[in-house]
Amino acid sequence: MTKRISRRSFAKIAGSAALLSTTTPQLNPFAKQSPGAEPSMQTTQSREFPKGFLWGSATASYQVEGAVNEDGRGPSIWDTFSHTPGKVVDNATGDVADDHYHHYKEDIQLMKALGVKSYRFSIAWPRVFPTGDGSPNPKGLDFYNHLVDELLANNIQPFATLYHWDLPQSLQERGGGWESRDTSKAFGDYAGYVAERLSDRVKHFFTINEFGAFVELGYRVGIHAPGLKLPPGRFNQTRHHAVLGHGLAVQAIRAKAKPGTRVGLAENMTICVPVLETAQHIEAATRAAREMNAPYMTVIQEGKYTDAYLAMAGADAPKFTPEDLKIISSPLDFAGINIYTPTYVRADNSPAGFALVQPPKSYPHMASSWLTIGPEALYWGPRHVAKIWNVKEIYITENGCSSSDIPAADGIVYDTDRVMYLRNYLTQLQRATADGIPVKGYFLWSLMDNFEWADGYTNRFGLHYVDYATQKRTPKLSASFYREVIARNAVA
Ligand code: PNW
Repeated sequence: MTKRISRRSFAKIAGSAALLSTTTPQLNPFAKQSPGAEPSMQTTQSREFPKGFLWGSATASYQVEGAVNEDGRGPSIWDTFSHTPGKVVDNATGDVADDHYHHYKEDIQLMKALGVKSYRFSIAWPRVFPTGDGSPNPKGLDFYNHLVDELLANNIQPFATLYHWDLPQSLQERGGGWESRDTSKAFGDYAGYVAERLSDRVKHFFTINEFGAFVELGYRVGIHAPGLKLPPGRFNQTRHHAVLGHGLAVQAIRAKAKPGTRVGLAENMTICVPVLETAQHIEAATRAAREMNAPYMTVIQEGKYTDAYLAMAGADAPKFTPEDLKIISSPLDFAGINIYTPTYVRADNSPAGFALVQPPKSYPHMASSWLTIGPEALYWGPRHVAKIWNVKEIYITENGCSSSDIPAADGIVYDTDRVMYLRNYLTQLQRATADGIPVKGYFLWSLMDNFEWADGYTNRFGLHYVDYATQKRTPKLSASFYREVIARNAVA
């Protein structure tokens, strides 16, 4: 057992270690430690997470699986979009991606080496229903049966997302995808079908991943599939059908799944961070959190669109019935939040009572230009959800970052910027748990580099570097960092 050493003597040793070979095992701070072993650096007790905190990692079907034409999978809107020249950087596609469809056993061993206790993956709707509705394709579901069995055999809990953006192309062609209520209904039916078959082993389902990204980017901005720029009225109706689909899926899962199955969503809420932590700015950020998330999280939690949202939309407001609102707000067992960036909010005297603060030009970001750095987002996100809607179980369903990863001469990717990002964000997450906010788990995005949507393969988010030519996976420095965090159950 290593002797506990003071911070000062550690600094001395660390200083001299720099002169020694970095492979000297007892001085190498990245050397693998067995869980429960004495840490090489003293850990401050107060930085620990609650006992049983669920550490995990996440991926999504189209971003990792490849095998797009295998075992009866139908085409999705992302196949169509990525095969349209000019839509994705370098005209990259998910045809092969990480070939996870054939490498899943090896990938589960990567998870095991990290020590993760849970894995969030998504199910490709067009594998299960190649045209979105109609006859199911049993071979498509088989892949997930095998994946789930292999996870459980390795003591990793499966958390399944039912929609991570790969909508069956046929639904897009027949009714305009989420523009049509028929898609909401088809989604509910598909969710019930999957839950009925997997819930003997999968205990947690997420309905939809990131309304705030796929609806906005796919149907208004047009930079994600299906690449539309709808006018406001049709666009707001599309938003409504997405949350309606979520509600129908919740009801179908409740009706078809084994008792005890838990259901929630994974939403990339706008995370309203008070510019200063004073009572008035905190109050403003709390108001902003409801209004900025009005079309998705707020209506799901409250069963009503906010007055400000409806007033602002005016004649372009969505058309809905009271029954729709009941379905949309079907009670959930937990909330999942994907958190990457902060939105700074200040108090002001406007009727809304808050104003958004635009980041200055010099504001730092990670390799993806949208990914501005704000560790406090991981504190304020769960705090708002717990305080505003009294949610009792929260998961961080995604957090992570892109770096310009390049293997060094020794083959290792020294992604010190990702480690910096994770260390600071996790410190704020720990602060949330220490304040009693009920965050139960954290899924790091992502297990490995993968198809980053419109950015193709240019932005890498993985803890493992993927050489796409050989499909070789190599752990980055950040994988060692995360393994330490999990082993200590504390920020490392
Ligand atoms: C999320 N933005 O997407 C998705 O759930 C993942 O599939 C994705 O790989 C990950 O975050 C990293 O991007 C986002 O532009 C895509 O603000 C774009 C944005 C946010 C999230």
